[in-house]
Formats: sequence, C-alpha cells, structure tokens
Amino acid sequence: MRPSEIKEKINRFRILIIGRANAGKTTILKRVCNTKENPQIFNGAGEQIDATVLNASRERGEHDIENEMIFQNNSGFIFHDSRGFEAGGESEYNKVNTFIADRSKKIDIKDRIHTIWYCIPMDQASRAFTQAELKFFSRCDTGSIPVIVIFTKFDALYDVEFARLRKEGKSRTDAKALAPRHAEETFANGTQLKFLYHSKDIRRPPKCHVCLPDMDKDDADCGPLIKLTAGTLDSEVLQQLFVSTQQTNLELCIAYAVER
Ligand SMILES: Nc1nc2c(ncn2[C@@H]2O[C@H](COP(=O)(O)OP(=O)(O)O)[C@@H](O)[C@H]2O)c(=O)[nH]1
Ligand SMILES: [Mg+2]
Repeated sequence: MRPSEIKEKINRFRILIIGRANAGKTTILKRVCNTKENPQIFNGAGEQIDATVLNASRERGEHDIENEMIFQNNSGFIFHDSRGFEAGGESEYNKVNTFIADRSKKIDIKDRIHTIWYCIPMDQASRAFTQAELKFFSRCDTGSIPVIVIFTKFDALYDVEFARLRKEGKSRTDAKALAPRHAEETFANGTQLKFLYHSKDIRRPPKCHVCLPDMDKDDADCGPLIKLTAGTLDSEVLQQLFVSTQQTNLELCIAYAVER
C-alpha cells in the first residue's frame, strides 16, 4: 500500500500506548499487527515522516505522542506512542493528559482515542510502580476511554519463580513446568494488583489488566490482550470497528459475528 492509500482508510481503531522506554511497547504493536516491519509514521498534519531521516535518529520519531504510527500489514489500527513520563516529569505528564483531553473532545469518532494500553514491565528489579504510573492512575482523567494495564515481559516472573522452585529442591524439568502457574498465582495474590485496584491513592484505576509473557518470541500470543480490549468497549460501533481490524484474529471475529 502507498502511504496515501494507508492514510485514506477511514475505519480505524485508535490506540494510545504508554510506558517507559524498553517496556516492550513496540514489540506488542508489531505482534498485534502480525508484522516484523517498523511502522510508517505520520505527523499531526498527516504528512509522512521520512523513514531515512528516522533511521538516522535513534528516536525514529515514535515518541511524539501526536504522531500516528501505522503498520502496512494492518492499517486498521492507528497507534500513538508515549514513552511515559520517566522521572515523573510534570511537563511530560501534562502532554499526555492534554493529548487525551483534546482527543476526547473530537466530534468525529475516528479522531478519538478508543483505548489506552498502559505497559508496566515486570523485568525491573524493584517491580514497584514508578512515580509516573502513580501520577497517571491517581490523576489522569481518561473519561470514557477504557484503560488496560499490560504487565509486559511477564516471563521475567517465571524466571524468579523458577529460581525459587530450584532452591526448594525441584528438578529443572519440574521447576520449568511449574514456574508459569506459580508466577501467575503469586502475582494474582500479590501487592501490585491490590495496590492498583484498592489503594486510596489510586483514584483512577484501570478497567482491567493482562499479563503478557514472551512477546518477543516468534510464537507469542497476544490473543488475551485482543479479547480483553474488545470486551472493554461499550459501544457497538467501536466493537465492530475493533473487530474489523482483526485480520489476524479470526476466532474473535467469528465469536462476534455469531453473537450478533
Ligand atoms: N523477555 C522479554 N523481552 C521482551 C518482551 N517484549 C519485548 N522484549 C524485549 O524488550 C526490549 C524492548 O522492547 P521494545 O518493544 O522496543 O520496547 P519499547 O521501548 O517500549 O518500544 C526488546 O529487546 C524486546 O525484544 C517480553 O515479553 N519478554
Ligand atoms: Mg518503542
């Protein structure tokens, strides 16, 4: 598809993905669009940003929140990427907040943000919420836009559990087999989720969350994220729009078609 054709497509589902650098955002977007290619990037005025210029700069222009990223492979999605507000910086937070507020005022449904995916990586030593995350979930008014937290790199917790099971004397084979389920249980009963959904400091908790391991692997499965996203949309128009982007997720399309 030529860039002009890509831009012309009207039926699009617009997602804002937020998360610190290296959280695994781009990896998830590629997985969702079933591609290994980098996205095409358009600025706020709809002009394509030159790929040769982008390759020269490390940022590749992905982190201006106004920019639209579209993957040739699945142009039903438009993504906005925010690298979050690493140090809890007020100006970065304001940028995200303003962007969400501005987009919410758009009259045309296609210009609004339809879903927010907030990525929190599990491969960090502390695994505590950062100031940026606290700020977002205590203050950011996302209105009617569903916010889904994605606990990315969840396989890091498998590794932790594997080490623990080995210490308990389990064989390598047993520890490997048990680690994922143990990690999921430990996490489900752990402090992070309790804090996210029940702390009085978190005044605007997400709608739901999903844990995604091994998104960097070839056989990665982003199905749980797709299903959850479809499930959080409250209008039928948006549900249909979302399902129509699911070229790679036939099962979901069929499920909705049957329901209707
Ligand atoms: N172990 C593991 N590594 C991942 C996963 N997802 C992404 N990565 C790696 O994390 C690094 C950063 O990913 P990227 O998508 O570029 O992060 P971004 O900066 O948020 O866009 C890359 O080296 C990925 O291969 C995952 O689910 N598990
Ligand atoms: Mg990225």
